Amino acid sequence: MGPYTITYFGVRGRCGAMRIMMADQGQEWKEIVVDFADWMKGDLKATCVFGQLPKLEDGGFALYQSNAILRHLGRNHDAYGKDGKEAALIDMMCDGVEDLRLKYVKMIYQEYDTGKDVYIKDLPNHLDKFEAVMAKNKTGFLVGDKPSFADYSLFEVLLNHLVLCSSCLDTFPSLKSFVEKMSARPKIKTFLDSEAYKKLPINGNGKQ
Ligand code: 6SG
Repeated sequence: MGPYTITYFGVRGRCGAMRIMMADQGQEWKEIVVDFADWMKGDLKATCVFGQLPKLEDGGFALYQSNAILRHLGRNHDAYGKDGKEAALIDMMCDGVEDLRLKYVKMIYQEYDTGKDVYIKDLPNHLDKFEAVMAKNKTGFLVGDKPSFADYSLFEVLLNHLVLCSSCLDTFPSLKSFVEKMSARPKIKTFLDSEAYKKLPINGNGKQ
């Protein structure tokens, strides 16, 4: 077992990208799955810095906020660019993915029935920004020539969007190729094919 432990609910949710990243980086990790009834008792919530999960433990070091966790993994596993400028661009792309993730989560949890079609119609206006960056970099990654934590976050959000709308990347060749290549990386493929991954719903309300 590696040094990492994830504490989270039994969903992909905010842990999808970090799990894919750990798998691709050859890390093993332990999962502590918290069920809704236990969470509602409030004892664990009271110990969390923002009263929320996920929590990552790296040995004795505890960290909250999924994007801070991705950055920490990026530093630990040399997936945060080769210099300060690349790191800044990776931060920028991760924040761009976060903006899309928040829109997606809002639609899923608050307006799935009324807002899904509008969301899908508007999606190209968000995906085209990532397509442009990916096409310009030409390496198959957002920044530099190897995967950064922003790539894992984008990859995971795109997988979720392909479940929402299987044709959503058809007009974005660089993103489509990115998803195919990331999915084919041997450790990612093994993880995505695992029961541990497949058994988890994408979201906590069963919508996808
Ligand atoms: C929920 O929002 O699954 N954490 C969630 N919810 C519990 O009491 N900015 C940070 C980050 O990036 C956001 C954290 C995030 O890390 S994730 C949390 O802690 C709370 O606030 C999404 C998700 N939600 C739904 C859900 C259903 C069953 C299990 C999880 C709601 C939460 C717990 C029970 C009901 Fe649930």
